[in-house]
Amino acid sequence: EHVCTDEVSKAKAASKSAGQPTIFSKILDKSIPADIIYEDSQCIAFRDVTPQAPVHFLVIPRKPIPGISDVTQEDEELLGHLLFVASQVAKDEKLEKGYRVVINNGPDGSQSVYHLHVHVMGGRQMTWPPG
Ligand code: IU
Repeated sequence: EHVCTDEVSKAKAASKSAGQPTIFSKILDKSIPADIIYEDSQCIAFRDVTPQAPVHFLVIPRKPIPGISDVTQEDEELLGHLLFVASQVAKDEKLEKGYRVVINNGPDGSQSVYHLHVHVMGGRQMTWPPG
C-alpha cells in the first residue's frame, strides 16, 4: 500500500490533531474571512478555498463535532438540517443538473479538517468511483 498523493498525506497528518479546534472555528467566529453564502443558528455554508468543481461549498455545523463518526443521537436533527441546507444552497447556486454531496471521515476517508463538513460539488460532470 503506497498511496501517497499530497491530499492523502495531508489527511493522514491532520488526523493526529483530531479533537483540537480547527480553522473552521475561526471561520465560524469570523476571526478569519471566508466566502459565506448561507448562515443560520445551527450552521454556515461557505465556498471551499480550493474548489474541486465550478461550484464547491461546505456546510458545517456551529457545534464543533470532529467528524461524522463522532455524532451521537442528540445530533440526529442537526445532521438532517445540514443535508437540507446543502440542498437549498445547491438550488440557490443553480445546480439544477445535479451535484455531489460528500462527507470525508478519518484518515482512510482523507478527512483533512476535523470539524464535520458536508461537501457539495457541481457545475461539471462528476465521475465514479471517487479516488
Ligand atoms: P476534507 O473533507 O477534510 O478533506 O475537506 C476539507 C476541505 O476544506 C478541503 O476541500 C479544503 O479545500 C477546505 N478548506 C477551506 O475551504 N478553507 C480552509 O481554510 C481550509 C480548508 I485549511
